[in-house]
Amino acid sequence: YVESVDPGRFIESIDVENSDVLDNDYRVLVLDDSRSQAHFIDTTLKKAKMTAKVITDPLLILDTLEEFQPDLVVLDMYMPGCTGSELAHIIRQHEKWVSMPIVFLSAEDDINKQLQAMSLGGGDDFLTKPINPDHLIRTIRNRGSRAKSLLALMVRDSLTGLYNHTHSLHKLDNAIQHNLRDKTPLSFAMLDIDHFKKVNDTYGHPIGDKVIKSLALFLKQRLRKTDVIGRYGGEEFAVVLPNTSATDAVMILNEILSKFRNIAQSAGEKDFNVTFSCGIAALAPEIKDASALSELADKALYEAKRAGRNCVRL
Ligand code: GH3
Ligand code: MG
Ligand code: MG
Ligand code: MG
Repeated sequence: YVESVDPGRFIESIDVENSDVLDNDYRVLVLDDSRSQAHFIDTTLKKAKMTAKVITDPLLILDTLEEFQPDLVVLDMYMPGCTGSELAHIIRQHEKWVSMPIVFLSAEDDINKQLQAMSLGGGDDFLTKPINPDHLIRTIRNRGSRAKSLLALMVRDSLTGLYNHTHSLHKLDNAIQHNLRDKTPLSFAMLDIDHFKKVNDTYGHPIGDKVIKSLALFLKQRLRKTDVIGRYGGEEFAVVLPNTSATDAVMILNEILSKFRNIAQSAGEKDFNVTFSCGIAALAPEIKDASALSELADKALYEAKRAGRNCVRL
C-alpha cells in the first residue's frame, strides 16, 4: 500500500497514545547539485535511521515530492539554473507543501544573505557548509517533530481525537484513488446519533459530549486499523472501509450498532441508552469521487432516519 498523495501520510502510522515510537522515522528529501555533497548527506541521514531520498537535478523536485511524500526537504542554495530559495518559493505555492519544513544548505556565511534567502523562499533553517552531521540531524529532528505535531493537531478533532471533517474526506479521496487502481471494494459509512438534541436537553451538553466520545472510542475498538474513522460533524461520524464490500460493511455496522445501543451511558444516578442511524455506500463504476460517494451514503443515512432510526441502510 503506497499512500502516494497524502500529506497526512505519517499520521496514519502514529498511534496517538504511543506517538514517540516512530519519532525518528523522518522522510527527508535532499536536493544538492553536488553529487559528493548529496552522498554525504544521504549517508548521514541513513546513519540516523531516517528515510532519505537524494536528487541532484532541481527539475525533479516537484515530481519527487509527489512520489516520495517527505516530512521535510533539505535544499542546496546554489545550483545551476536556480537557487534554493527560488525552488522553495515554487514548492510553497502548492497548498500541500505550505507547512512542510525546508532547510537550506549553503556555503553562504553572510548572515544578511541568509536572512534574505529565508524570507524570499520561506525556509525554516539555514545550515552553512561544511555541514556538521550532528547539527544537520538535530535540525531535522527539531523541525520535523514540530511539523508533525502541528499537522497532527490540524487533522484531528479535539474532542474525540478522530480525523476532522476535512481530513476524513481527504482520506476518503486517497482511498478511492487507491482502490480505483487496485479494483478492490471500498465502502463508506455515515453515522448520526439519533435524537441527540434530546440527550443534550435531558442530561446537559457535557453528558452529550461524553456520548460522542463513547461512540468514537467504540468505533476505534471495533473497526480495523486500516479503517479510517472521522468525526464528520457534531454527532456525525464517517468511516472509510477499504477492502470491504457493501454487504460486509452493512454487517459490520449492524454488529457495531447492536452492541453500542446496549452500552449504558451514565448520567449521574441514572443510565440511558443511545442509538445511531447509518447510511452506507460502496464504490462503483459510476461513482468516481469522494463527494459522489459521500452523497450516496448521506442519502442512505436519510433513508435510515426515515425508516425509524436505529438501523443501517444501503
Ligand atoms: P436525529 O435523530 O434526526 O439525528 O435527531 P438529532 O436531535 O440528533 O439531530 P440534530 O442534527 O437536529 O441535532 C444534533 C444536535 O447535536 C444539535 C447540536 O446541538 C448537538 N451537537 C452538535 N455538536 C455537539 C457537541 O460537540 N457536543 C454536544 N453535546 N452536542 C452537540
Ligand atoms: Mg550547489
Ligand atoms: Mg445530525
Ligand atoms: Mg442526530
